[in-house]
Amino acid sequence: MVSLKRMSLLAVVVVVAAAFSTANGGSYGVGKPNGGWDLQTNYTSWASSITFRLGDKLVFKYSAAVHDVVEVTKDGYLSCSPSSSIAVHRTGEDTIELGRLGRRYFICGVPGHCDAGMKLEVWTRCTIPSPPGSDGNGNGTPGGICIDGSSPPTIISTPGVVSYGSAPGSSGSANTALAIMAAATVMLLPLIMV
Ligand SMILES: *[C@@H]1O[C@H](CO)[C@@H](O)[C@H](O)[C@H]1NC(C)=O
Ligand SMILES: [Cu+2]
Repeated sequence: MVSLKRMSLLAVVVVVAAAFSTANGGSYGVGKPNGGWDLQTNYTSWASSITFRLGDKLVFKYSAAVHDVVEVTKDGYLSCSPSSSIAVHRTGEDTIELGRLGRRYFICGVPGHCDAGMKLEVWTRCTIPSPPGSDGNGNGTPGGICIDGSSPPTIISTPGVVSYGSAPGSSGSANTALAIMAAATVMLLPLIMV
């Protein structure tokens, strides 16, 4: 009896954990598969081939002796100026999560590199995350709620299961769903340990 109860609880936790992992989003190697964070890749073209979703991750891979990654404002992106820096990354393998809908801008802060093309605009516009493990070769699972660039924003696609939505600049409801799953997992853990 006890073991049956424990097994059913375990099943619940496994399901919750699975929901968690699909909510973690895809991981996109910037510039892949043909390039990286370098002076050759056209990042306008690269980004236009991907539909970025909430929870997706960008992975900037480069030689830290040669480049860096600076998140800047739109103005900093347009003028190639790192002075409007929001964050600076220089490990050579920087992972940046797209945690809110909207546009974000990244440039290389080394003089001349942004002007030479090391500048990336990423538009996160869909709520349902891509599957984990995407390597930049695909768009992940289609579906979810995507917005267009108009104001007020218009929903442009709602195929599949629509479980939560979010306004631009806010990831509140998506985060709430994650928080509920996290809380459920934490509460169930002690029951299994007994
Ligand atoms: C990069 O690609 C975009 C869109 O494909 C194109 O409009 C632009 O001219 C390209 N930039 C360079 C420097 O080739
Ligand atoms: Cu550089």
